[in-house]
Amino acid sequence: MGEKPVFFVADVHLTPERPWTTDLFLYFLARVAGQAQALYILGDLFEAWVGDDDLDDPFHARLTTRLRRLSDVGVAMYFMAGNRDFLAGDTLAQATGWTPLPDPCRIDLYGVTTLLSHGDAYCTDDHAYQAFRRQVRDPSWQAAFRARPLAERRAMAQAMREQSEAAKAGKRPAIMDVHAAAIHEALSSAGATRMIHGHTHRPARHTLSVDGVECERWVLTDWYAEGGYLACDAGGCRAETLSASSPT
Ligand code: LP5
Ligand code: MN
Repeated sequence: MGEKPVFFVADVHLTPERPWTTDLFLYFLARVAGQAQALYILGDLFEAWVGDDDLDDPFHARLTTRLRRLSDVGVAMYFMAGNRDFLAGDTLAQATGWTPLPDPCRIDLYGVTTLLSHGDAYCTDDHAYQAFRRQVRDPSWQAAFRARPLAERRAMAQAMREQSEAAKAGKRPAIMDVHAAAIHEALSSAGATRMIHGHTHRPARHTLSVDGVECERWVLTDWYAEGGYLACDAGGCRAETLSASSPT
């Protein structure tokens, strides 16, 4: 007891096009996250990350400086890639001071075996997305993509965003949520009793029974309309909201 909590965020989707979200996240880094012993960023920190050579972009440079400041004051920072920033690499890790994590990743969180994920891998009913995911996670596809000029990669990402929005408009909402059997299997095989993930933008706490054991699944909020994080300590987890009135 008395130990500092551990914070989790996902789906901040930082972009110069949403200055309000950027300001709220910078406020979070400067004024809130310092209370934690560790900050886990579970994917989609950026709206689109096309490669670490984009670090010179002034918007990205500003963000990495502020992330670095947090790791410099002793907050352990961890980053798991999402479906928007899976091309984040070692150069970005060095610039921010974070430790990259694989997806999924199992941690001991105050004695509770907790499985961390971005969450997209469990949306197994979304077959079109899973096919896309297999392709862009393939190392040879990634090597070919990284070899293209930065401007071309940015344009491809933008075109893919538009295709994705069009595809999503034709999908039933249910298939864009995680699949119950996939969650069950993930918790069971990891021997975990808690899962924390993002991606679906459906913040909630769900309970479920796995192999006769009561488990919980926390879904992190996105930062579109407001921001938020999950704070966990020995007493459990609670979702905290950051609203427009926070930055002063
Ligand atoms: O992102 P979100 O939450 O809005 O939607 C996701 C799925 N979409 C994606 C695509 C990303 O948004 C695109 C941005 C990536 C930026 C990274 C830059 C580097 C890669 C550049 C790639 C060229 O992840 C969406 C899910 C939704 O989550 C819910 O889970 O439904 O999936 C889709 O919409 C994908 C379509 O269903 C399938 C599109 C097939 C198009 C095939 C084109 C082939 C291109 C091959 C080269 C990549
Ligand atoms: Mn996502």
